Amino acid sequence: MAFDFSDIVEEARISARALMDFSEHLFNPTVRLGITGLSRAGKTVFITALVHGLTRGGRFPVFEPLAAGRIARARLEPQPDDAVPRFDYERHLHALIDERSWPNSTIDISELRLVIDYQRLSGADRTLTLDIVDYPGEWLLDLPLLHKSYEQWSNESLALSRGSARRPLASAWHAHLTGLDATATADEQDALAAAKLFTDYLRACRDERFAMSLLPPGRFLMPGNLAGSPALTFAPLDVPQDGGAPDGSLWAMMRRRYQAYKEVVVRPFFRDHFARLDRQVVLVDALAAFNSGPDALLDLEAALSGILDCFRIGRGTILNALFRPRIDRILFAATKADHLHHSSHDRLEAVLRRAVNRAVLRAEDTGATIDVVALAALRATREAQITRGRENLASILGTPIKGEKADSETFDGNTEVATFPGELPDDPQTLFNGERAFSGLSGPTPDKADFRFLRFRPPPLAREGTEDLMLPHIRLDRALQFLIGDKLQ
Ligand SMILES: Nc1nc2c(ncn2[C@@H]2O[C@H](COP(=O)(O)OP(=O)(O)OP(=O)(O)O)[C@@H](O)[C@H]2O)c(=O)[nH]1
Ligand SMILES: [Mg+2]
Repeated sequence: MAFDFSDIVEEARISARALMDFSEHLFNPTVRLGITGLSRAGKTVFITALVHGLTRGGRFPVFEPLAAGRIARARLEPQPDDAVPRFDYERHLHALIDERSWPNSTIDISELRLVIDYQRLSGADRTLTLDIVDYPGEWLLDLPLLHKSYEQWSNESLALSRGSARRPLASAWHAHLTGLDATATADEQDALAAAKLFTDYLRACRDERFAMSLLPPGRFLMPGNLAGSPALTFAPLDVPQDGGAPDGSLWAMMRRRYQAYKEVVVRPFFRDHFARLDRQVVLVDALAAFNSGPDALLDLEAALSGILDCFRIGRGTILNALFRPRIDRILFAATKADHLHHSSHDRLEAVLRRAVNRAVLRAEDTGATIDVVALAALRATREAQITRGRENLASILGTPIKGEKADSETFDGNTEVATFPGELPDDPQTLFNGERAFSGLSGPTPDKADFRFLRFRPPPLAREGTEDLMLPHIRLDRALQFLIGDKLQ
């Protein structure tokens, strides 16, 4: 791809920033850890549990530096970037522990600095600064747009929307599109109507019944302070990939706004946040995708390969070649594993690994080490064996959130119930083929399993003596060991 002057200026900026970060990190070793995932994937709970575990000495047997007693202290400190909101750790923790409710949805980027005093394996005392950056996965999936023309993006979006799973959701938008002449004089009302119908279609795809993942542009679903601005008032048009837009046409207007979106939204995110990360966690609500069937799973896989593509952006270009690639570890984590019996945790991991591996094959080498884990940042359930007649059923116990329904029962938010988690198949491939549709999770009886309709409250926690309160989790320590274990050796 040819680079124009603004690309070179942009690269110079990114490189200057990298040099500044680098010299600062020489004196003060710092890891910038990005935590991302689509909306409701579990980012806020993950960060809160991780920070709580590190600062209060959580039960993390697989996180070697802590288990070996080499971490003297971990504390919060003011974050380095003044223009980024602080991750509201205290409020989220209060919700989880004191109110036993899940934190509210967060729609913006936020940041938190954790400083860890530790002893090296050699015995020397050292300090590691961990800057945790929480940002919506929808923004990450926008990065591939940087290298796509409006016409290319239009064609890809249309092709995607014509697939069998999405077509019914796109019918109103498609019908509007048929009546539009891209080369006719630009009309604001046409642009508004197209953008609205296109956004409705994206929103429908995201609905938990369909659980699609690949839905750029990200700000169409999370507009923040850009709601209603021209940079969000565009949509794909049925135009040729290599055609030229006539001056003053609807096509030219859409194309200009698409470019504006990239300049105002995508590029600043890449420069100010993404390009500065050292390590990345991508949280995935894989269970939601399984529940929606093979189409959602294939869509998730396409999103994963889109994500992997992001880690190559900027590589091999002139100025960045002077600097080592920044992101050297990527962890894909399937969240909410506590909705499954532990016998299925390895299987959950296997399905995600399978999806990631196929995505890795499609994306070229990212230059980073990749790992996959199934976890629950805050375990809301316990396990029990329940006897029904002669059958011994592995079940999970938890308190469904007030108003949750299963079968004909509506829960009051205080009663603990036993439910039967669905079983994942031995062979992950069957989920992709749709040979065996996944029957769902956590139903009142094994045949009624469907986890989407049953969400549990955070667990009740009791302080043991004078000990600090611990948050129960599944494999959070394994995630930590992969993410920062080597930095604390
Ligand atoms: N059982 C269980 N549920 C979880 C866990 N983590 C997250 N959840 C559920 O997932 C929902 C979303 O979690 P959040 O951490 O708020 O997700 P997020 O990615 O920050 O979501 P947004 O801020 O909306 O983008 C929560 O409200 C819980 O219902 C977990 O470890 N166990
Ligand atoms: Mg959040």
